[in-house]
Amino acid sequence: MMESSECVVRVCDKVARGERISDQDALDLFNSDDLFGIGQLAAEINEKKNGNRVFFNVNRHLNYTNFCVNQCRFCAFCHEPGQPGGYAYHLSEILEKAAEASAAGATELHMVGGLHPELPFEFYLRMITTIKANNPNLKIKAFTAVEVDYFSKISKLPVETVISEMKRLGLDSTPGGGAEILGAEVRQQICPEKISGERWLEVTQKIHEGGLKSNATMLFGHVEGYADRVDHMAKLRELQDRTGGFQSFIPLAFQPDNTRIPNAKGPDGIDCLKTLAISRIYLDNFQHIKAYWVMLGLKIAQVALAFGVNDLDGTVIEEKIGHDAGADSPQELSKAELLRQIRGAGKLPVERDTLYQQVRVYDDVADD
Ligand code: V47
Repeated sequence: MMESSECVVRVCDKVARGERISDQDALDLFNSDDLFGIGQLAAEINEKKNGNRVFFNVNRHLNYTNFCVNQCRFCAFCHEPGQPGGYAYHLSEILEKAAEASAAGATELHMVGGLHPELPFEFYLRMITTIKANNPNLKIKAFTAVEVDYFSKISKLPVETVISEMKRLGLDSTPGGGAEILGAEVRQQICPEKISGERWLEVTQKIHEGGLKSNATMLFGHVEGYADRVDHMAKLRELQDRTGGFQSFIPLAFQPDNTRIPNAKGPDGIDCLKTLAISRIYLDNFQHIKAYWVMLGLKIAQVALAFGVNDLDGTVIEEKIGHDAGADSPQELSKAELLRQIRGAGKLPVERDTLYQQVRVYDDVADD
Protein backbone atom coordinates (compact mmCIF):
# COMPACT_ATOMS: atom_id res chain seq x y z
CA MET A 1 0.00 0.00 0.00
CA MET A 2 2.83 2.34 1.02
CA GLU A 3 4.64 1.57 -2.20
CA SER A 4 1.52 2.32 -4.24
CA SER A 5 1.18 5.80 -2.83
CA GLU A 6 4.89 6.41 -3.43
CA CYS A 7 4.43 5.80 -7.12
CA VAL A 8 1.53 8.24 -7.23
CA VAL A 9 3.70 10.87 -5.47
CA ARG A 10 6.49 10.26 -8.00
CA VAL A 11 4.09 10.67 -10.94
CA CYS A 12 2.52 13.78 -9.35
CA ASP A 13 6.01 15.33 -9.08
CA LYS A 14 6.75 14.58 -12.72
CA VAL A 15 3.47 16.10 -13.84
CA ALA A 16 4.08 19.17 -11.67
CA ARG A 17 7.47 19.61 -13.38
CA GLY A 18 5.71 19.43 -16.77
CA GLU A 19 7.32 16.09 -17.60
CA ARG A 20 5.64 13.41 -19.63
CA ILE A 21 5.09 10.19 -17.66
CA SER A 22 6.79 7.00 -18.85
CA ASP A 23 5.28 3.64 -19.75
CA GLN A 24 6.72 2.26 -16.50
CA ASP A 25 5.01 5.07 -14.54
CA ALA A 26 1.68 4.17 -16.17
CA LEU A 27 2.22 0.50 -15.38
CA ASP A 28 3.01 1.34 -11.76
CA LEU A 29 -0.21 3.34 -11.54
CA PHE A 30 -2.18 0.37 -12.85
CA ASN A 31 -0.56 -1.81 -10.19
CA SER A 32 -1.27 0.70 -7.44
CA ASP A 33 -4.23 0.52 -5.05
CA ASP A 34 -4.25 4.26 -4.57
CA LEU A 35 -7.39 4.93 -6.60
CA PHE A 36 -8.06 8.28 -4.94
CA GLY A 37 -4.49 9.50 -5.46
CA ILE A 38 -4.64 8.55 -9.15
CA GLY A 39 -8.10 10.03 -9.51
CA GLN A 40 -7.13 13.29 -7.84
CA LEU A 41 -4.13 13.77 -10.11
CA ALA A 42 -6.26 13.00 -13.18
CA ALA A 43 -8.92 15.45 -11.98
CA GLU A 44 -6.31 18.19 -11.48
CA ILE A 45 -4.86 17.66 -14.96
CA ASN A 46 -8.35 17.74 -16.44
CA GLU A 47 -9.27 20.88 -14.48
CA LYS A 48 -6.25 22.67 -15.99
CA LYS A 49 -7.15 21.50 -19.51
CA ASN A 50 -10.92 21.79 -19.50
CA GLY A 51 -11.98 23.63 -16.34
CA ASN A 52 -15.33 22.67 -14.87
CA ARG A 53 -16.98 22.02 -18.22
CA VAL A 54 -18.19 18.58 -19.27
CA PHE A 55 -19.19 17.94 -22.85
CA PHE A 56 -22.08 15.87 -24.13
CA ASN A 57 -23.78 15.71 -27.51
CA VAL A 58 -27.18 14.98 -28.95
CA ASN A 59 -26.48 12.14 -31.31
CA ARG A 60 -27.86 8.96 -32.80
CA HIS A 61 -26.07 5.71 -33.47
CA LEU A 62 -26.89 3.93 -36.70
CA ASN A 63 -25.43 0.48 -37.33
CA TYR A 64 -26.41 -0.10 -40.93
CA THR A 65 -25.50 -3.80 -40.97
CA ASN A 66 -24.37 -6.49 -38.55
CA PHE A 67 -23.14 -8.85 -41.26
CA CYS A 68 -19.38 -9.02 -41.01
CA VAL A 69 -16.66 -10.96 -42.75
CA ASN A 70 -14.59 -10.68 -39.57
CA GLN A 71 -15.81 -12.69 -36.63
CA CYS A 72 -14.09 -11.01 -33.69
CA ARG A 73 -14.24 -13.13 -30.55
CA PHE A 74 -15.30 -10.21 -28.36
CA CYS A 75 -18.16 -9.14 -30.62
CA ALA A 76 -21.77 -10.26 -30.07
CA PHE A 77 -23.06 -7.91 -32.76
CA CYS A 78 -21.49 -9.50 -35.82
CA HIS A 79 -23.37 -12.11 -37.86
CA GLU A 80 -22.01 -14.39 -40.49
CA PRO A 81 -23.51 -13.94 -43.94
CA GLY A 82 -26.81 -15.82 -44.01
CA GLN A 83 -27.01 -16.26 -40.21
CA PRO A 84 -30.48 -15.62 -38.69
CA GLY A 85 -30.69 -12.27 -36.92
CA GLY A 86 -28.42 -10.63 -39.47
CA TYR A 87 -29.65 -7.46 -41.13
CA ALA A 88 -28.67 -4.73 -43.54
CA TYR A 89 -30.77 -1.58 -43.63
CA HIS A 90 -32.02 -0.30 -46.96
CA LEU A 91 -30.96 3.20 -47.85
CA SER A 92 -34.56 4.36 -47.32
CA GLU A 93 -34.48 3.07 -43.70
CA ILE A 94 -31.15 4.77 -43.11
CA LEU A 95 -32.53 8.05 -44.43
CA GLU A 96 -35.62 7.69 -42.27
CA LYS A 97 -33.51 7.21 -39.13
CA ALA A 98 -31.26 10.13 -40.06
CA ALA A 99 -34.30 12.37 -40.62
CA GLU A 100 -35.75 11.33 -37.25
CA ALA A 101 -32.45 12.17 -35.58
CA SER A 102 -32.34 15.60 -37.22
CA ALA A 103 -35.93 16.32 -36.23
CA ALA A 104 -35.10 15.36 -32.63
CA GLY A 105 -32.30 17.93 -32.53
CA ALA A 106 -29.33 15.61 -33.09
CA THR A 107 -26.16 17.27 -34.36
CA GLU A 108 -24.34 13.99 -35.04
CA LEU A 109 -25.01 10.69 -36.73
CA HIS A 110 -22.56 8.02 -35.52
CA MET A 111 -22.51 5.29 -38.16
CA VAL A 112 -20.53 2.07 -38.07
CA GLY A 113 -21.31 -1.39 -39.33
CA GLY A 114 -19.92 -4.82 -39.97
CA LEU A 115 -17.75 -5.50 -43.01
CA HIS A 116 -20.59 -6.55 -45.31
CA PRO A 117 -19.55 -9.24 -47.79
CA GLU A 118 -21.47 -7.83 -50.77
CA LEU A 119 -22.33 -4.14 -50.50
CA PRO A 120 -20.21 -2.16 -52.97
CA PHE A 121 -18.20 0.94 -52.07
CA GLU A 122 -20.73 3.02 -54.06
CA PHE A 123 -23.41 2.13 -51.50
CA TYR A 124 -21.45 3.88 -48.75
CA LEU A 125 -20.80 6.90 -50.95
CA ARG A 126 -24.51 7.16 -51.77
CA MET A 127 -25.34 6.80 -48.09
CA ILE A 128 -23.18 9.79 -47.13
CA THR A 129 -24.31 11.89 -50.08
CA THR A 130 -28.03 11.39 -49.49
CA ILE A 131 -27.86 11.76 -45.72
CA LYS A 132 -25.99 15.04 -46.12
CA ALA A 133 -28.28 16.32 -48.87
CA ASN A 134 -31.36 15.70 -46.72
CA ASN A 135 -29.81 16.79 -43.41
CA PRO A 136 -27.20 19.44 -44.14
CA ASN A 137 -26.85 20.37 -40.46
CA LEU A 138 -26.18 16.84 -39.27
CA LYS A 139 -22.50 15.99 -38.82
CA ILE A 140 -21.60 12.50 -40.01
CA LYS A 141 -19.09 10.63 -37.83
CA ALA A 142 -18.72 7.31 -39.57
CA PHE A 143 -16.49 4.40 -40.55
CA THR A 144 -13.67 3.17 -38.34
CA ALA A 145 -10.16 2.70 -39.70
CA VAL A 146 -11.09 -0.98 -40.11
CA GLU A 147 -13.94 -0.06 -42.44
CA VAL A 148 -11.86 2.49 -44.34
CA ASP A 149 -9.28 -0.23 -44.97
CA TYR A 150 -12.05 -2.60 -46.12
CA PHE A 151 -13.51 0.00 -48.49
CA SER A 152 -10.06 0.40 -50.00
CA LYS A 153 -9.90 -3.37 -50.56
CA ILE A 154 -13.38 -3.72 -52.10
CA SER A 155 -13.05 -0.62 -54.28
CA LYS A 156 -9.41 -1.29 -55.18
CA LEU A 157 -8.76 2.39 -54.49
CA PRO A 158 -5.94 3.66 -52.30
CA VAL A 159 -6.94 4.49 -48.73
CA GLU A 160 -6.13 8.14 -49.45
CA THR A 161 -8.72 8.21 -52.25
CA VAL A 162 -11.37 6.49 -50.12
CA ILE A 163 -10.87 9.15 -47.45
CA SER A 164 -10.83 12.12 -49.82
CA GLU A 165 -13.97 10.91 -51.65
CA MET A 166 -15.86 10.41 -48.42
CA LYS A 167 -14.76 13.77 -47.09
CA ARG A 168 -15.75 15.48 -50.33
CA LEU A 169 -19.24 13.95 -50.10
CA GLY A 170 -19.82 14.99 -46.51
CA LEU A 171 -18.03 12.76 -44.00
CA ASP A 172 -17.12 15.01 -41.05
CA SER A 173 -15.00 12.74 -38.82
CA THR A 174 -14.39 9.10 -38.00
CA PRO A 175 -15.12 7.23 -34.76
CA GLY A 176 -12.49 5.46 -32.70
CA GLY A 177 -13.60 1.85 -33.03
CA GLY A 178 -11.61 -1.12 -34.22
CA ALA A 179 -8.54 -0.27 -32.16
CA GLU A 180 -9.38 -2.91 -29.52
CA ILE A 181 -5.90 -3.66 -28.12
CA LEU A 182 -3.29 -2.75 -30.71
CA GLY A 183 -0.60 -5.24 -29.60
CA ALA A 184 -0.29 -8.28 -31.89
CA GLU A 185 -0.45 -11.00 -29.26
CA VAL A 186 -3.78 -9.95 -27.76
CA ARG A 187 -5.18 -9.10 -31.19
CA GLN A 188 -4.39 -12.62 -32.34
CA GLN A 189 -6.48 -13.99 -29.47
CA ILE A 190 -9.49 -11.69 -29.68
CA CYS A 191 -9.79 -10.69 -33.34
CA PRO A 192 -7.45 -12.72 -35.56
CA GLU A 193 -9.20 -11.76 -38.82
CA LYS A 194 -9.13 -8.03 -38.16
CA ILE A 195 -6.45 -5.71 -39.60
CA SER A 196 -3.34 -5.55 -37.46
CA GLY A 197 -2.75 -2.83 -34.90
CA GLU A 198 -0.04 -1.43 -37.15
CA ARG A 199 -2.47 -1.19 -40.05
CA TRP A 200 -5.08 0.48 -37.80
CA LEU A 201 -2.49 3.12 -36.90
CA GLU A 202 -1.39 3.52 -40.52
CA VAL A 203 -4.97 4.03 -41.80
CA THR A 204 -5.72 6.38 -38.92
CA GLN A 205 -2.65 8.42 -39.80
CA LYS A 206 -3.96 8.69 -43.36
CA ILE A 207 -7.38 9.76 -42.04
CA HIS A 208 -5.68 12.57 -40.11
CA GLU A 209 -3.45 13.52 -43.03
CA GLY A 210 -6.56 13.60 -45.22
CA GLY A 211 -7.92 16.36 -43.02
CA LEU A 212 -10.37 14.43 -40.84
CA LYS A 213 -10.31 14.17 -37.07
CA SER A 214 -10.90 10.81 -35.41
CA ASN A 215 -11.22 9.27 -31.96
CA ALA A 216 -9.36 6.35 -30.43
CA THR A 217 -10.88 3.58 -28.34
CA MET A 218 -9.39 0.83 -26.20
CA LEU A 219 -11.36 -2.32 -25.45
CA PHE A 220 -10.32 -3.44 -21.96
CA GLY A 221 -11.19 -6.06 -19.36
CA HIS A 222 -10.94 -9.25 -21.46
CA VAL A 223 -7.68 -11.18 -21.94
CA GLU A 224 -5.25 -8.26 -21.94
CA GLY A 225 -2.94 -7.29 -19.09
CA TYR A 226 -2.00 -3.84 -17.83
CA ALA A 227 1.15 -3.85 -19.97
CA ASP A 228 -1.01 -4.33 -23.09
CA ARG A 229 -3.10 -1.31 -22.14
CA VAL A 230 0.00 0.82 -21.60
CA ASP A 231 1.48 -0.35 -24.91
CA HIS A 232 -1.83 0.52 -26.61
CA MET A 233 -1.84 4.02 -25.16
CA ALA A 234 1.86 4.46 -26.00
CA LYS A 235 1.11 3.80 -29.68
CA LEU A 236 -1.74 6.30 -29.63
CA ARG A 237 0.32 8.96 -27.84
CA GLU A 238 3.08 8.56 -30.38
CA LEU A 239 0.71 8.92 -33.36
CA GLN A 240 -0.97 11.91 -31.74
CA ASP A 241 2.44 13.58 -31.38
CA ARG A 242 2.85 13.29 -35.13
CA THR A 243 -0.66 14.14 -36.41
CA GLY A 244 -2.65 15.85 -33.63
CA GLY A 245 -5.69 14.27 -35.29
CA PHE A 246 -7.27 12.51 -32.31
CA GLN A 247 -10.04 14.32 -30.53
CA SER A 248 -10.91 11.97 -27.71
CA PHE A 249 -9.79 8.75 -26.08
CA ILE A 250 -12.55 6.32 -25.15
CA PRO A 251 -11.82 3.27 -22.99
CA LEU A 252 -14.55 0.71 -23.75
CA ALA A 253 -15.42 -1.67 -20.91
CA PHE A 254 -15.74 -5.19 -22.30
CA GLN A 255 -19.24 -6.74 -22.12
CA PRO A 256 -18.92 -10.53 -22.12
CA ASP A 257 -22.40 -11.94 -22.94
CA ASN A 258 -22.82 -13.85 -26.21
CA THR A 259 -19.14 -13.42 -27.03
CA ARG A 260 -16.49 -16.04 -27.59
CA ILE A 261 -14.27 -14.93 -24.75
CA PRO A 262 -16.16 -17.04 -22.24
CA ASN A 263 -14.00 -16.65 -19.17
CA ALA A 264 -13.65 -12.90 -19.28
CA LYS A 265 -16.09 -11.08 -17.03
CA GLY A 266 -15.34 -7.50 -18.07
CA PRO A 267 -13.70 -4.88 -15.85
CA ASP A 268 -15.11 -4.02 -12.43
CA GLY A 269 -15.91 -0.47 -11.36
CA ILE A 270 -12.52 0.22 -9.77
CA ASP A 271 -10.72 -0.94 -12.91
CA CYS A 272 -12.92 1.30 -15.07
CA LEU A 273 -12.22 4.40 -12.97
CA LYS A 274 -8.49 3.65 -12.73
CA THR A 275 -8.22 3.11 -16.48
CA LEU A 276 -10.03 6.34 -17.31
CA ALA A 277 -7.92 8.29 -14.80
CA ILE A 278 -4.60 6.81 -15.95
CA SER A 279 -5.48 7.55 -19.57
CA ARG A 280 -5.98 11.20 -18.62
CA ILE A 281 -2.56 11.29 -16.91
CA TYR A 282 -0.66 9.33 -19.58
CA LEU A 283 -2.27 10.78 -22.73
CA ASP A 284 -1.03 14.31 -22.16
CA ASN A 285 -1.62 15.18 -25.82
CA PHE A 286 -5.33 14.25 -25.82
CA GLN A 287 -7.75 17.07 -25.00
CA HIS A 288 -10.76 14.89 -24.27
CA ILE A 289 -11.29 11.66 -22.33
CA LYS A 290 -14.73 10.21 -22.87
CA ALA A 291 -16.73 8.06 -20.45
CA TYR A 292 -18.96 6.06 -22.80
CA TRP A 293 -21.84 5.39 -20.43
CA VAL A 294 -23.26 2.59 -22.60
CA MET A 295 -20.37 0.26 -21.72
CA LEU A 296 -19.40 1.69 -18.32
CA GLY A 297 -22.91 1.94 -16.94
CA LEU A 298 -24.31 5.36 -16.13
CA LYS A 299 -23.26 5.44 -12.48
CA ILE A 300 -19.59 4.68 -13.15
CA ALA A 301 -19.63 7.11 -16.10
CA GLN A 302 -20.92 9.85 -13.81
CA VAL A 303 -18.35 9.13 -11.09
CA ALA A 304 -15.67 9.19 -13.80
CA LEU A 305 -16.35 12.92 -14.11
CA ALA A 306 -14.46 13.23 -10.80
CA PHE A 307 -11.59 11.11 -12.20
CA GLY A 308 -10.32 13.22 -15.09
CA VAL A 309 -13.07 12.65 -17.65
CA ASN A 310 -14.58 15.63 -19.51
CA ASP A 311 -17.00 14.04 -21.98
CA LEU A 312 -20.07 11.88 -21.34
CA ASP A 313 -20.79 11.12 -25.02
CA GLY A 314 -24.40 11.46 -26.09
CA THR A 315 -28.03 10.50 -26.26
CA VAL A 316 -27.16 7.54 -28.54
CA ILE A 317 -30.80 6.45 -29.20
CA GLU A 318 -30.19 3.05 -30.79
CA GLU A 319 -27.26 1.15 -29.29
CA LYS A 320 -26.68 -2.39 -30.48
CA ILE A 321 -23.00 -3.36 -30.07
CA GLY A 322 -22.86 -3.15 -26.27
CA HIS A 323 -26.39 -4.36 -25.66
CA ASP A 324 -26.02 -7.43 -27.86
CA ALA A 325 -23.16 -8.28 -25.49
CA GLY A 326 -25.24 -7.77 -22.37
CA ALA A 327 -24.69 -4.12 -21.41
CA ASP A 328 -27.25 -3.31 -18.71
CA SER A 329 -27.23 0.44 -19.32
CA PRO A 330 -30.25 2.07 -20.96
CA GLN A 331 -30.30 2.08 -24.78
CA GLU A 332 -30.68 5.82 -24.93
CA LEU A 333 -30.57 8.85 -22.65
CA SER A 334 -32.53 12.07 -22.89
CA LYS A 335 -30.70 15.37 -22.93
CA ALA A 336 -32.39 16.16 -19.58
CA GLU A 337 -30.86 13.01 -18.06
CA LEU A 338 -27.38 13.85 -19.36
CA LEU A 339 -27.71 17.35 -17.89
CA ARG A 340 -28.82 15.86 -14.56
CA GLN A 341 -25.83 13.50 -14.44
CA ILE A 342 -23.30 16.22 -15.28
CA ARG A 343 -24.76 18.72 -12.84
CA GLY A 344 -24.98 16.01 -10.19
CA ALA A 345 -21.21 15.66 -10.50
CA GLY A 346 -20.86 19.40 -9.82
CA LYS A 347 -19.87 20.18 -13.42
CA LEU A 348 -21.10 22.60 -16.05
CA PRO A 349 -22.81 20.83 -18.99
CA VAL A 350 -21.75 22.00 -22.43
CA GLU A 351 -23.44 20.59 -25.52
CA ARG A 352 -20.93 20.11 -28.34
CA ASP A 353 -21.03 18.97 -31.91
CA THR A 354 -18.87 16.22 -33.44
CA LEU A 355 -15.88 18.53 -33.81
CA TYR A 356 -16.13 19.82 -30.24
CA GLN A 357 -17.61 23.12 -31.32
CA GLN A 358 -19.78 24.49 -28.56
CA VAL A 359 -23.50 24.26 -29.30
CA ARG A 360 -24.79 25.56 -25.97
CA VAL A 361 -23.67 26.06 -22.38
CA TYR A 362 -26.32 24.96 -19.86
CA ASP A 363 -25.49 27.38 -17.08
CA ASP A 364 -29.01 28.02 -15.85
CA VAL A 365 -31.34 25.15 -14.92
CA ALA A 366 -34.34 27.42 -15.40
CA ASP A 367 -33.50 27.78 -19.13
CA ASP A 368 -33.24 24.05 -19.93
O1 V47 B 1 -14.73 -1.26 -32.15
C1 V47 B 1 -17.42 -4.62 -29.64
C2 V47 B 1 -16.38 -2.34 -29.21
C3 V47 B 1 -16.55 -0.65 -30.68
C4 V47 B 1 -17.81 -5.18 -27.60
O2 V47 B 1 -15.61 7.37 -31.49
C5 V47 B 1 -17.32 -3.89 -27.59
O3 V47 B 1 -17.01 8.58 -30.36
C6 V47 B 1 -17.49 -3.80 -25.31
O4 V47 B 1 -16.02 2.42 -31.22
N1 V47 B 1 -17.94 -5.07 -25.25
C7 V47 B 1 -17.53 0.21 -31.42
N2 V47 B 1 -17.15 -3.19 -26.46
C8 V47 B 1 -17.99 1.37 -30.55
C9 V47 B 1 -17.07 2.53 -30.67
C10 V47 B 1 -17.45 3.85 -30.13
C11 V47 B 1 -18.45 3.96 -29.18
C12 V47 B 1 -18.78 5.23 -28.72
C13 V47 B 1 -18.18 6.36 -29.20
C14 V47 B 1 -17.20 6.24 -30.16
C15 V47 B 1 -16.55 7.46 -30.71
C16 V47 B 1 -16.81 4.99 -30.62
O5 V47 B 1 -17.25 -1.39 -29.70
C17 V47 B 1 -15.80 -1.71 -31.41
C18 V47 B 1 -15.32 -2.57 -30.26
O6 V47 B 1 -14.12 -2.10 -29.76
N3 V47 B 1 -17.06 -3.59 -28.86
N4 V47 B 1 -17.88 -5.62 -28.88
C19 V47 B 1 -18.12 -5.80 -26.37
N5 V47 B 1 -18.54 -7.06 -26.29
